[in-house]
Amino acid sequence: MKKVSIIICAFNEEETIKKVVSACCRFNPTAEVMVVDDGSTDATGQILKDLGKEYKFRYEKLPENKGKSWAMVHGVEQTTGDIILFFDADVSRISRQHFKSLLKPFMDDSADMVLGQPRETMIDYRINPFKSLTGERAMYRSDIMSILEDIREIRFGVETFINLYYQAEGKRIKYVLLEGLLHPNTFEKTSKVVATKKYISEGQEIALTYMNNYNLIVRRIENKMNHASRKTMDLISEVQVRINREIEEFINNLN
Ligand SMILES: Nc1nc2c(ncn2[C@@H]2O[C@H](COP(=O)(O)OP(=O)(O)OP(=O)(O)O)[C@@H](O)[C@H]2O)c(=O)[nH]1
Ligand SMILES: [Mg+2]
Repeated sequence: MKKVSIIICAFNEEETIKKVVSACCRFNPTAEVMVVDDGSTDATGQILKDLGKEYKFRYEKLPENKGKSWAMVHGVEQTTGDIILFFDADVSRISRQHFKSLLKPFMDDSADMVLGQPRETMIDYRINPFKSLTGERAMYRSDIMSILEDIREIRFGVETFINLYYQAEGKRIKYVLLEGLLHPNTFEKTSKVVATKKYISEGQEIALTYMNNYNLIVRRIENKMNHASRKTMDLISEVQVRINREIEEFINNLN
């Protein structure tokens, strides 16, 4: 049985942290659960200390804030599961099915990375251009170990880099819809000014990640082209076979 490590990165999430950690522990009794908190100033820490009396999980409190990617890497280094599930600390209405959807592709080895798509988001989930940046994602430890230093310090560029890397490597990425999962955006959590500032800096970190990793973008394009040409070749040989068969039939009918 493949062991799962659930890593929850949390920064000032006093509103939702208790329910998130409880759900992760309750719905995944055999999994290793770890919360990585680097410098929360609200009640997140106290809530987790109290919750530690009810549920078994590890609480890593880092002295200063170094960003989500740093916390993710720290979580990977401090856990041992073959499968790593990252789960954001600001979501709610979490169900057992969400974990089944995110982890099943690893039990039947039908994907290398699974991206969970909360249905309830700011932009309709069917057209959401940011769906690939979801915080609910699972992968094999063996794959992410090779990029830990690439992602440690890129803050909110982390999901972008991981996606680019997996696409460049031609790995199998699967989207699963997380029905009912609620992911409020920052405009719903704080003031317009603070939210705008946050999204601008997030946008800069994501843009920087693209600019600094165009080699991955080139490899991704090459992969797509190779894939397309392979499909075309398959189609050509399929048509060829059909033509040959019909010619043969035609000649047989002549005789
Ligand atoms: N440890 C740690 N966690 C962080 C940090 N920044 C964000 N997080 C956590 O990472 C998750 C995603 O962060 P959000 O701020 O919600 O980012 P987002 O989901 O892209 O943005 P929204 O759409 O506005 O929610 C949440 O669980 C945060 O608590 C950080 O600097 N350190
Ligand atoms: Mg969020």
